[in-house]
Amino acid sequence: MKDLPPSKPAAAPRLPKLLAALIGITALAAALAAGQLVAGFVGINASPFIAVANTVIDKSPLGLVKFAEQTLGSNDKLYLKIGMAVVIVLIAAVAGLLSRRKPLIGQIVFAVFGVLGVLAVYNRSDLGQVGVLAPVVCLVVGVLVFNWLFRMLLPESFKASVAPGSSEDPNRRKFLLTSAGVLAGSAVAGVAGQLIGNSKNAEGSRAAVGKLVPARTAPAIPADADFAKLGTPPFITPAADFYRVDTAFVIPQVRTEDWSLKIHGMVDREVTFNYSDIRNRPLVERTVTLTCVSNEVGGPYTSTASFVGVDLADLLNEAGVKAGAEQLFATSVDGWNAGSPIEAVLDPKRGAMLAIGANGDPLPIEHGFPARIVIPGLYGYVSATKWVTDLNVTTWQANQAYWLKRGWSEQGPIKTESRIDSPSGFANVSHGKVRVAGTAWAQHTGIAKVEVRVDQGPWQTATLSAEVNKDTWRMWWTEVDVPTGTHQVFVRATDQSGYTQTSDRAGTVPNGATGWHSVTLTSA
Ligand SMILES: Nc1nc2c(c(=O)[nH]1)N[C@H]1C(S)=C(S)[C@@H](COP(=O)(O)O)O[C@H]1N2
Ligand SMILES: [Mo]
Repeated sequence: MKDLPPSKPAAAPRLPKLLAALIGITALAAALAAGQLVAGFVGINASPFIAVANTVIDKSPLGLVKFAEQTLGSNDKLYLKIGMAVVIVLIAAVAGLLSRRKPLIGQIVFAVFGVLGVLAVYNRSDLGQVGVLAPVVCLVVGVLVFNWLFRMLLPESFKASVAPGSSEDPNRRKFLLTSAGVLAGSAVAGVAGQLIGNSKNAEGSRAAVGKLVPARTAPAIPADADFAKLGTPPFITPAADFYRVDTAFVIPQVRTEDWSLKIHGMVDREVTFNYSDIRNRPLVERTVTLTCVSNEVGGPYTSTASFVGVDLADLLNEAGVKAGAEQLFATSVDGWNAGSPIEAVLDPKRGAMLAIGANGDPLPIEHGFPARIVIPGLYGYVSATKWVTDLNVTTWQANQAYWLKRGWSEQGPIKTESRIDSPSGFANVSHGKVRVAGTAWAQHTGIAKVEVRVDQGPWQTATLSAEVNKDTWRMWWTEVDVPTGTHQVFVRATDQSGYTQTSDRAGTVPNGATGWHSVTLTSA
């Protein structure tokens, strides 16, 4: 007679750790892929992964997003994506490991994930109610696949004398094959969702708009508006180099046929414009330098374009702004918003625009296609709403804009600033005359003078480029004497109000950095 294995008290069998973790990860892949596939149809921002990432961005503690934008530049969203992916794969593996006897804990983890996705999608204004379908499908698929894979391994094992999931276990083979199938299917579904989503992007709509010919063109940019040959940027920033700052994890895709702009609040009558209402008006063109409040001294977040659009004041006057209105609260399709002083918006000398184009083309999608706000002289965070869809005429009390809630100032006039573009910092130069060139801006006031000095030496006046208008940057260049050794070259600008930049250093929060930009040069 064969020896029977010694009988133990009947403990529920446990799955081996590796297989348990694999169940979690496979179910995660299936859930995300299902969500992505549905998002392909209802709007790519409904992808639970993307919606949660967007929410992380919006709910981050005060200033964290600006910090990430500054320190990581435009790669910040990629790092966030990778970081989030690593975290959720780990959570899924742990969910599997906690469910070696019963699938319940794993299923709860997946359900919680799904509910977070539903909440994240629910709060977005660019997705209809159908948007929540994506995270709901994600949730259901996650819970079901987890349970299914778990059952596949476990119940048979109760009968088998072999340890569940051991290499002799026939279930193990079936399980591994099924998991591989689910992973492959997830990859296909995920890619399909992405492709379907892409096919609905706004690029085709943008191409269909064609060139925008203004009725009133901006004055031509004179050849001496920049010193590009001497090391300044070109006067008009090439589209690919135009700085980009926004909180959007995925760039909103808004087709002209789906776009509208509603003006409401403290107005005599609500009005709504569609794209052709705007496109068919006589268009104006204005050359404006945009600047971000989170630009550090010497930083890159400033660029120039000739914007094409209509006077924002004309649109507001059609609605009839009521007495007592203080703020124009402009909201994007992605929910981001900015508040601008109503008097700046209505001031005919300011030239606030609803822009639909830049440099003759429709706005680039990442810069707000089909329409954005441009208000010369105000930092972007209090004015330059991209993908704008809603204008609420209101008071400062009634509505607080996105960055205001996060500790930035209500008012954001652009500060007078100057920057050395060439030579770059820590350059080695040959001693003697060194050519220095750069940029200065004081939008809506105009630059009067730029001066440069070496170490504590006397300030010497630089040559300015032709003034295009007071709302744009101005280029400068000069030559300085740099003795042998390591030296610091400083720049400061004086604007047309007579104000000269001081050496007082301020950080970007709450209303823009100040201080002199300098570069350190070593000459031999
Ligand atoms: N929808 C939306 N619009 C936005 C932002 C944003 O985060 N979302 N950022 C603003 C900020 S802070 C700046 S500086 C400008 C930058 O415009 P650009 O990316 O076209 O240079 O856009 C503004 N408009
Ligand atoms: Mo900004």
